[in-house]
Amino acid sequence: MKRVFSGVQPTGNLHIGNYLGALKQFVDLQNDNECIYCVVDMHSITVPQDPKELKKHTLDIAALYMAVGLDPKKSIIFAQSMVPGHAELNWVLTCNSYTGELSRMTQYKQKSKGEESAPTGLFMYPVLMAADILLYDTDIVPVGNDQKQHIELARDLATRVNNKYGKTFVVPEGKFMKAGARVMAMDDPTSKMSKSAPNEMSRISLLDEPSKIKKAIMRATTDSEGIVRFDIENKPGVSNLLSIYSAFSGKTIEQLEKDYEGQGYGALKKDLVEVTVDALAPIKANFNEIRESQELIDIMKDGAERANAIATPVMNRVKERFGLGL
Ligand code: AQP
Repeated sequence: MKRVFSGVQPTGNLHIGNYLGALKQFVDLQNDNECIYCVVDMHSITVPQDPKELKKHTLDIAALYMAVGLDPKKSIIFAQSMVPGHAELNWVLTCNSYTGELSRMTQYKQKSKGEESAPTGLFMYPVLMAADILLYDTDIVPVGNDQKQHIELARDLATRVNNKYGKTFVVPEGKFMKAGARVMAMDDPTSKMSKSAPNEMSRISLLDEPSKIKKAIMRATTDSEGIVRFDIENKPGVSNLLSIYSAFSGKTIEQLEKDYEGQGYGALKKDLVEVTVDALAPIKANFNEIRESQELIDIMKDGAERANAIATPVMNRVKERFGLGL
């Protein structure tokens, strides 16, 4: 059995990008692997958060994990701040990382918007992510492909420490979906769909009403050619719609291109609304039930205990290798 770890930030409602790029894989992996899925609340405070909202979102994400199909009997579900090893290992890895490699991280560059002085937490984000992964001797990390560079850093840090201090960490592998690995924004198909983008119409959240889903898809940016063809460079909007359609329906892009041959974008969009609404309806129904249940907090407490039991021996091994403590 391989060990799987991944996390999602509680920075808002999850969107179909989070689902198709990451959560769908989480569910698929839980039957044949030992899976640890975390709500990475400490990551979210790299940018300011309202404390009340943060707690609410943390529970929302945990409930959404279960609503999409994670079974707490099979998968460990908890919040990052409930296991102290994440912060502890973060420091050890910080001392083994370089400002040069961190300043090359694309996400940091985008989120700091090139400002000369940006929050240190934003800069250190990828090291904390490496700590999350390495803390559990993780083999596989299912993520969207916006996280490729961060996974590479986790691998580099693991290898660096192993070479210097002797075998300490498992070197993890990233796992990416074929369809849905990078869902783009509805209003701007050259940027990725994001929870924190200011325009609500740029994303489709898992809990959106059908009317909002319809509006976002029907208004999605396309082009004036009128031919349904997958071509990311020249037709990013239509290509994005085709990717989403393919990921939800299981149909190949080639099949979809054939199905919509000679039809305009209207027909494609109309059917995509239906496919998306149908796919999200059960998630929404499950979410409401789970979110209201008292069990949710117990599941997370139990998850944190199980996660801590895996993390403690790894952290002890790290301390031993580094000569920390007695
Ligand atoms: N647009 C996307 N397409 C495919 N996968 C995506 N992921 C995020 N956006 C897309 C994947 O979802 C998982 C959780 O992401 P995260 O919450 O850790 O943060 P993020 O990557 O920064 O996602 P957001 O939605 O853009 O959040 P904000 O706006 O808060 O920064 C990851 O596996 C990610 O790859």
